[in-house]
Amino acid sequence: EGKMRQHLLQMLMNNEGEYVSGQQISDKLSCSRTAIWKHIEELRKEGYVIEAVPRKGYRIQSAPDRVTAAEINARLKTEVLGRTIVYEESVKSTQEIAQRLSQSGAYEGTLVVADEQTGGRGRLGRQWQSPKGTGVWMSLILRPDIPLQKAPQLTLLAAVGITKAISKVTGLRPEIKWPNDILVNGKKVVGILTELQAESDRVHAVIIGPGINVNVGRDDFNDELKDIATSLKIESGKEIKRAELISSILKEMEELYHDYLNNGFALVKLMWESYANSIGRRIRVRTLNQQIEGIAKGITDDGILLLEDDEGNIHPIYSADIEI
Ligand code: BT5
Repeated sequence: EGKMRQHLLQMLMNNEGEYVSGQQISDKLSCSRTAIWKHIEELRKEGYVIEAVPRKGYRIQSAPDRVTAAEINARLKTEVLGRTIVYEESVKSTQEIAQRLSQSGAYEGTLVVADEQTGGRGRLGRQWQSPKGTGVWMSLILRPDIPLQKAPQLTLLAAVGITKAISKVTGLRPEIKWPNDILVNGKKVVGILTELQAESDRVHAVIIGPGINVNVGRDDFNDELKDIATSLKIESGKEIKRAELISSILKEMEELYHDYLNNGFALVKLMWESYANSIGRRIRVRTLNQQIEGIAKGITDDGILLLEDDEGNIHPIYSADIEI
């Protein structure tokens, strides 16, 4: 039943703007006209606006903002990333699910997406607010054959891919704040959590988990976040179809990832530096056990931040929070 509806939806989406006849559908899905009609009714209940014209067929006029596998699939332009999608309405954390799937051998490119997270995680045990129906809360499994020390490069790759996709889809000009934040007008719209599965010094899987505030309204943020967070809708003034953004992110990331595997980190590094807001500026770096001020000089070929203090000493920063 559900599968049939997914196929039907896929057919209608693939022919966006054009009619698909009842005959075509019943031939392709080998089902009766009555069955098709029932599925169309179900889709309408889910929020799809579908036109039905005698002798022409069905045409999709608008789709609801959902992040189901069918919605993402219908827009997917990639070969590997997102080719397997696990959608859940509500989960504790998509990272947790992706970790489990990865351990049991999930393919590279497997994507876990949820409409809501009840225990979304940030770094260092912090929490990530993931309200229902308004954001992109997802985790992507990659299996690059790289040594452990290069893994931070993939967070930067993800940040570049997401930044590009956001500017294409919304017209906004986001900035990247090392290592894992994307800001619009100085406020955080995206945080990326990267987790690893590795043995000795080889990477088995990198699980990249971006959280993106897409259609979150100003009043939806709690007091802690009001002044530091924003959403794509707040900044651009328009609602964004989350499935479209996801598809665009996967496309941008796949291109970068392909280049990365073939030619190394150079292109990602260059693009990352062009989007970064901190390079050449004075920043304060807070690690678990110290605090240093200085000028952010750039990132190394491994994706490590280099900070020059006032005495001219260069500090490599592996993991920290920075203030600009
Ligand atoms: C991050 O951590 O920025 C990484 C967040 C990754 C979340 C995604 S959602 C999909 C996947 N599944 C998960 O369970 N996690 C990933 P960090 O740099 O530690 O920042 C966390 C801090 O950001 C919090 O302490 C808050 O101050 C702030 N914050 C929490 N929720 C936010 C939100 N929705 N928007 C902006 N800032 C937020």
